[in-house]
Amino acid sequence: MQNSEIAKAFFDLANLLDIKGENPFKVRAYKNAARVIEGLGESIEKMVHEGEDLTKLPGIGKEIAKKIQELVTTGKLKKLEKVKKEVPPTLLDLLSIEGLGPKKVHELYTKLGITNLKELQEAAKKHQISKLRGFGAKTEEKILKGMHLLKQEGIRFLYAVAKPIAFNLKAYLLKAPTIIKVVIAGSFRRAKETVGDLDILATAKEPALVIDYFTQYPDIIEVVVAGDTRATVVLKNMLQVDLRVVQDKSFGAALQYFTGSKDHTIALRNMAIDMGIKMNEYGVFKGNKLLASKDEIEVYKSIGLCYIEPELRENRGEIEAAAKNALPKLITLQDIKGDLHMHSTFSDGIETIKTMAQKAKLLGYEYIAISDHSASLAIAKGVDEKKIQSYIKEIETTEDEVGIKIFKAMEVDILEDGSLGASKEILEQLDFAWAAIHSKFKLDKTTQTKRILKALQNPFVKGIAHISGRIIAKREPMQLDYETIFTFLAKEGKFLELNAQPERLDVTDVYAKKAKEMGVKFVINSDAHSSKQLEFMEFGINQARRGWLEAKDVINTSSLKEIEALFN
Ligand code: DGT
Ligand code: CA
Ligand code: CA
Repeated sequence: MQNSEIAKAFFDLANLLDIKGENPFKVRAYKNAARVIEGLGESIEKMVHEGEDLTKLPGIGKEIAKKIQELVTTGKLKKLEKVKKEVPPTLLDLLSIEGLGPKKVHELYTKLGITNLKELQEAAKKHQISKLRGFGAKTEEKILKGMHLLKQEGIRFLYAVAKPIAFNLKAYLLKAPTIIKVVIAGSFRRAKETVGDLDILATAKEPALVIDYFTQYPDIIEVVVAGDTRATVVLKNMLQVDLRVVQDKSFGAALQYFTGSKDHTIALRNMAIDMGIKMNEYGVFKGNKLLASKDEIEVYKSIGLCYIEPELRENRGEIEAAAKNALPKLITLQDIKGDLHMHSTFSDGIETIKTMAQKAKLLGYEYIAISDHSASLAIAKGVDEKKIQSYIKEIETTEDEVGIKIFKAMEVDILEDGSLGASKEILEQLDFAWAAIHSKFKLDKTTQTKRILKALQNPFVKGIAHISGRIIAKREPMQLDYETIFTFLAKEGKFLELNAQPERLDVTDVYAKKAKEMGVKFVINSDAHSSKQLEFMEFGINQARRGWLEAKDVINTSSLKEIEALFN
């Protein structure tokens, strides 16, 4: 269980109690604890398993420590389950609307019986809210506007969050009456790091039956529109889903259209117009003659292009490249032979080196690197002079035991002045190190660039990890002179990490493409903090494909022999 999940349980508990109108001191205590847990560098789960005393953490008393223990060991919090029976948990969704705190939600619930976002919207439309004491017309307007924001420009969903939702919906739709095909199109198919909404394309004998079936999906809170061939709905978590159902014979043309991007499709259409050809979601036409419609390969061929992979469809040169038959042969997950950045219980990972190695072996990898943090980090206890010997010994023993090559590595912190958070004596004992920034993200561009270049000059450092430091929708990327850094990497034969954590995906697609053009070589790493997270590699591959990378651009597609030669 991640710290964020534990924190969320306490936030939910605090907010529900607050909405219920309970003792404010209790509410505050739970909220404080949630904040502490959220910001903690160490894994709470690990602390519990190791029998550490949680009450030494700020804001965690005996009672809360016991609850954490319960949550980690049983996966549940009895108190939270109980409160959820007393107040509808969907009230928590109301808190995401600007201007609505627990006190106001309490009023809406007790006075108007509102229990979810949909009922809130209906009450606002009927002007019931402005009649409540302490609310007024302004609040009502705000609520309607807030709903609109949430739905329209509001939250984009991480690809990794949208994926299971999309797959469940697809499985559901495949059971619809007269259904033939179901594809998740739009930005999801292009594997963008975040998606604004899901666009589903289906083909069926009787589209209206599919639409009807779709609108009965249990997770829907609002059906925005439902016609004979299209519907738009909002799910309980506020993700919008558009469904289009077409005849099977227009599948290719429709899929091309709904996959987008809009810029890509418009550029294609303009190109077609110059050839006297008309393209739309029903097909490609010359005069009245249908040139193509049933599959995408045919659609692209009809305008003189080879098939363009969805990840490339952003109008960034892919159309010109397709016309010259010069598209890259994109990397796939199967090309990956090892994972060179992951953590264990030696720093902030939650599993042992052995568990990590066993999972890597299960994934079919030939090699991995254990790369725990250096000890300079305040947030995560790392490998210092005292721990380095046991770290190395543990890696060597595990290598023999599990039967997979394990490189001895480290994610070394880059300090403010560009020096490293580990001594030469430590680094000498390792196979290599990745350098990474974990603090002072706001230095100016020149200083920040110099800081990274200085760290990269160290001979033990083989590359830069999560170069921009961004956390999607949470932390802005650092100001950097990418060109200078890429030039240095290419010249020195050092590597640019593409970090596959779904909230990082750092380096971005655009900069990956640029770096590749400048001759930089990449390493795609999961940066896993648990064995499950080794599966994040998939998201790194998505981003790599969007950045036009081929297997030959990425070092961890190499065999163990080749990799060993690289690091020697
Ligand atoms: P998103 O949802 O913001 O992550 O991005 P998309 O690309 O999924 O965009 P969305 O959901 O607005 O539309 C889905 C696809 O439908 C889009 O990729 C291309 C197509 N599309 C939407 N509007 C237009 C348009 O005005 N012109 C053309 N040619 N295609 C459009
Ligand atoms: Ca979309
Ligand atoms: Ca859409």
